[in-house]
Amino acid sequence: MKENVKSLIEKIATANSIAVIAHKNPDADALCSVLAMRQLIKLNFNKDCVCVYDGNIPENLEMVPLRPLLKYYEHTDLSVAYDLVILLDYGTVKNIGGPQVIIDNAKFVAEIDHHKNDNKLGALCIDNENAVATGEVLFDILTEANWKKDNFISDLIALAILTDSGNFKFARNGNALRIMAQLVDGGVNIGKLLASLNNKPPKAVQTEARVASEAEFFYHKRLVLATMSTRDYRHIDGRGEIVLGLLNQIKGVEYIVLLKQQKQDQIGVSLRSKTQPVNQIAEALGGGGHMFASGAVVRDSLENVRAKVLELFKGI
Ligand SMILES: [Mn+2]
Repeated sequence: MKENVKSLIEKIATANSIAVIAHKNPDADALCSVLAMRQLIKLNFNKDCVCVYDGNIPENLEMVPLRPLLKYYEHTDLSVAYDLVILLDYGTVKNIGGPQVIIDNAKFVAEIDHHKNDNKLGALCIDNENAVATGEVLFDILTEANWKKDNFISDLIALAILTDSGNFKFARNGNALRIMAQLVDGGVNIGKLLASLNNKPPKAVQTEARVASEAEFFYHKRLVLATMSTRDYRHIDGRGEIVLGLLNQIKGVEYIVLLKQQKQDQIGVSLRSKTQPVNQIAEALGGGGHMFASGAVVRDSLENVRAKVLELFKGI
């Protein structure tokens, strides 16, 4: 880590042009990490960078500090060959989307991430699979580098950690909690930060509630399956975390399946479970992920995908 942070500092210090990128359809960790990185570079090196994204940003993240600095990639000059591109929280090359051209043209690529990835894009990698959020890795970097931070950076990193850890539910060790303790001592208000995410349009919350209420039960109510139509999909943030979270609260349910009709014959499948692994089912559908939270995108009709998923869960 020490050596890598040194290299990163050197790269930033010598770069005349920098772009910062996260995964397509950024979640709070991706979005906040990009903006925190940008602000760290501004504060410590007095350099501006271009922050880009592809896909959609969930409406509840529109109030995140410095949000206007993040630009849709097509609204930036894609012909620039940046001296340094910093990739954050991207997971795998499949998740990059449009900004891939920026990476292809880059003179140097550094990555900061907490996902498992066997095919890394960075020439310099500061990755930590034990971190619960990329924001956590970023905090460790700024501490090691002895960088200054302001209130924006503290709030952004706190939001990244809170959201990606499910408010610490998924903490794998105490590091994220120790970081949060420092941030709170420095003035971060967790309640206020979480409340800042409560700004969805009414339609989104109503659609989430309806999709959950129309869920069906299978296999002695061990499995619950909800379906999001293309129309619903437009109103709900693409991951459907709220619906999954609601169904997860049901007594006796072990498996939660959410089918999302992204397009006519393109179905996003989200799988969750309480104690049993579901990643092998996601893999059978051509996807992957974590043991208790995985997913796939299947190019087939909703009816076919529904039948296939139920078949895979047969015998549970
Ligand atoms: Mn993340």
